[in-house]
Amino acid sequence: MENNDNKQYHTIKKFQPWLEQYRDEYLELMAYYRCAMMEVETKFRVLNEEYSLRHERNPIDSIKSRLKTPESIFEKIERRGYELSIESIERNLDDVAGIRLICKCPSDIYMLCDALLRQDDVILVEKKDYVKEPKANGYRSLHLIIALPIFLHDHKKIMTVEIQFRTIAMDWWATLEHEIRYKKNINDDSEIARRLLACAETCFEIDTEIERIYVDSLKKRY
Ligand code: 0O2
Repeated sequence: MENNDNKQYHTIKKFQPWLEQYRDEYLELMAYYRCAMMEVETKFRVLNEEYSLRHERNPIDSIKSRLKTPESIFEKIERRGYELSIESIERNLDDVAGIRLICKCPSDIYMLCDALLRQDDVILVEKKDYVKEPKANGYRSLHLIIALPIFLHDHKKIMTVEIQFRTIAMDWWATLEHEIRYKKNINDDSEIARRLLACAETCFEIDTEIERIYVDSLKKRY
């Protein structure tokens, strides 16, 4: 089996001439995606601030943002059989801009998701709820694709952003699992896969107990 570094090297080599030809347009599109990520991050920072005023607690542990790498963009365009052009990247790929919102407990995920979707400049494009229905390997996370405007000096532009909502425990598991297994084709019924699934269940139990502790600690304060 070809390893990931090798695959990435071949992808970069194959698409290098295209990237050189359309460098300026590509960098411009990436700048717009960065602006969209800034908009979404700000929305969550505002929600976090407001929540802490009302409830003396921050629901957000941290926010991570990433722009999909050129090799990952080209790999996905090729895998899905899309045409390679600037327009095609923008039209067909919904996850070029990605925000990962790490929350303190599971109910924070839905509270923040609902608060975001109530905002009138945010359009829901797609929702995949792997918290309510985890993947067979144990992966839990709430994925949204949203569209929102960025305001440029003489016009506005609608951009898409992928948001992954996770608890600290879900993120811990997913980060390690990604490193150990995801995209490395480790067999689904291997011992490693079974042990990872067991860890995901333990993380779920911890999340459930943390949620109860938060609720009980609030009751005791009044
Ligand atoms: P990146 O860009 O390197 O972060 P795709 O894989 O994107 O072609 P789809 O249907 O868009 O297909 O995938 P989905 O279900 O929306 O999930 C995409 C992202 O969710 C992945 O990004 C991971 O970040 C995360 N994810 C999904 N499933 C798993 C999983 O089983 N384990 C872990 N650890 N993460 C998962 P990528 O693909 O890594 O791209």
